[in-house]
Amino acid sequence: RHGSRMFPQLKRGSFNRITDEDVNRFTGIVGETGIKTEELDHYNTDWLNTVSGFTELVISPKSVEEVAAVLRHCNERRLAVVPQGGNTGLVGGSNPVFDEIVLSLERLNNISHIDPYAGIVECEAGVILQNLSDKVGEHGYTVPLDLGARGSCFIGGNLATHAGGLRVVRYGQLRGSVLGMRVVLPDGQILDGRSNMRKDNTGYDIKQLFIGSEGTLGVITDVSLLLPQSPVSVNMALLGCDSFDDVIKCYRLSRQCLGEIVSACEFMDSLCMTSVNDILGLASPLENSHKFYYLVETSGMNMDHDMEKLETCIEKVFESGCATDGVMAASKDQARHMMSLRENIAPALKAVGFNYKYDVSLPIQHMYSLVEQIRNKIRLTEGAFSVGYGHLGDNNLHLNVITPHYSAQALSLIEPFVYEEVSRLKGSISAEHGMGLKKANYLRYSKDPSMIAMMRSLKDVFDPNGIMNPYKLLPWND
Ligand code: FAD
Ligand code: S2G
Ligand code: ZN
Repeated sequence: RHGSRMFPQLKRGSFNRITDEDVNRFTGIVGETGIKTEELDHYNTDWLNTVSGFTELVISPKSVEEVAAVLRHCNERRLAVVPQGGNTGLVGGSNPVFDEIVLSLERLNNISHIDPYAGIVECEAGVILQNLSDKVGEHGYTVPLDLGARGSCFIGGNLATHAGGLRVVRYGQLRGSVLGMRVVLPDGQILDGRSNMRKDNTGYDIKQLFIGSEGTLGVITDVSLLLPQSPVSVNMALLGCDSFDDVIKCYRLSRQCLGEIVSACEFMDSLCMTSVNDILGLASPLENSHKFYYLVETSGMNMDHDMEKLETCIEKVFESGCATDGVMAASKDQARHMMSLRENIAPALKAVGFNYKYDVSLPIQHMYSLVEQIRNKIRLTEGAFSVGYGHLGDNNLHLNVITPHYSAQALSLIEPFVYEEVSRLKGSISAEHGMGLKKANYLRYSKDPSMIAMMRSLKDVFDPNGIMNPYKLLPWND
């Protein structure tokens, strides 16, 4: 049996298969409640329904020590392991390809401490992002990360993929807010990098290696995060533009007018707007007659101050003619609704067919031409269409091609062209979702061979038996 129709050439590694003795050993470590051997589809298949392995065992440890004991046994027995958080990853990284054991962090979900003065939270990897956000919100703080999967993804998965999301333009990337982290290595060693110090220049910053490691080096069990104050006033404007050049002009003007209160700069094309309108029934406050939409959000501490700045910004946008229509949210609910139009593009696209997703960083002026090139390449493919949207403030394009069903022929029209083009433009073939299974073989399009060689050396240091999330992140067919 094979878990990936996209990579039929992929062969199962020489890992051992689980025996009854192994299951007894694991049950002895985590107890009956920490073991699942039936109804495992939820763990085997990704959110997108594009990859599906066939694990026979899901282990959910309840403590760091249990994680360590489980991994130690897997390592001694050469049993492959996929760490899994909320299973919302989009690159096939969180699911077994064959029969790898799934180590789920779902029961390691304690929020152990919030320091109300310093704005620091200490929590375990299995805390759902929304729950973490609600909890720190009670103390007037916000998590410096937000994404559409907040209701299911875990903070440990966010760290393992180094998730980006809607707030990078305001709070920077997640790794900059991580003060300390604890990680368990495959041999059971607990690397205790817990710290609440905002500044600590004592030696190599080892924890940073695990952020974005996608479960291939060890299991992240705890984190200390630095938290920004929650904003008091949140405002949003949705602008309709008739060219991507106009979208960029709107973006530039909004950054100049709004400065430090900008908290999100997103764009979507008309097919995205049609998708969320028609498939999810989410109405747009603007006529859906524009080629593009630009969403700018502000977050600050003084509603009058922020409203004045946003109104000035919109006046300048109209004066310059780079938006032909626009609306400012009249309430927090309307602001949330406007953002939901952008956040629900992924669920809408998933509902209408097989999604080929390309999450790329590009120079801003080239961001949309890639969509048009791909649109041209698939123009003769029955039922296929492509959309472009993303985090404009991070030069991060989400290019998606959708076909009614998986089509190797459609895939061959897109790959490797899309990676060659991104590489030619000196972009990144994965801006925020990671490499997982789907992008692993294309790492060379964004990383120099010397860097890939060093990544393999580090993999050997931390996981010499290669049991951690095999077939992921690093190329397996070179
Ligand atoms: P999983 O999917 O369970 O795992 C992801 C990877 O991390 C896997 O390789 C897994 O092995 C590894 N892993 C998980 N937990 C651990 C751990 N504790 N230790 C070590 N390795 C671990 N991503 C963005 O960056 N920006 C977005 O805007 C964004 N929006 C999204 C919107 C929707 C609707 C959906 C469905 C997904 C979106 N994503 C986005 C992708 C996904 O939500 C993120 O990658 C998220 O960080 C994954 O977290 P998770 O807990 O679901 O991890
Ligand atoms: C986003 C989510 C998934 C996708 O919406 O910002 O990261 O559709 C994406 O690529
Ligand atoms: Zn995104």
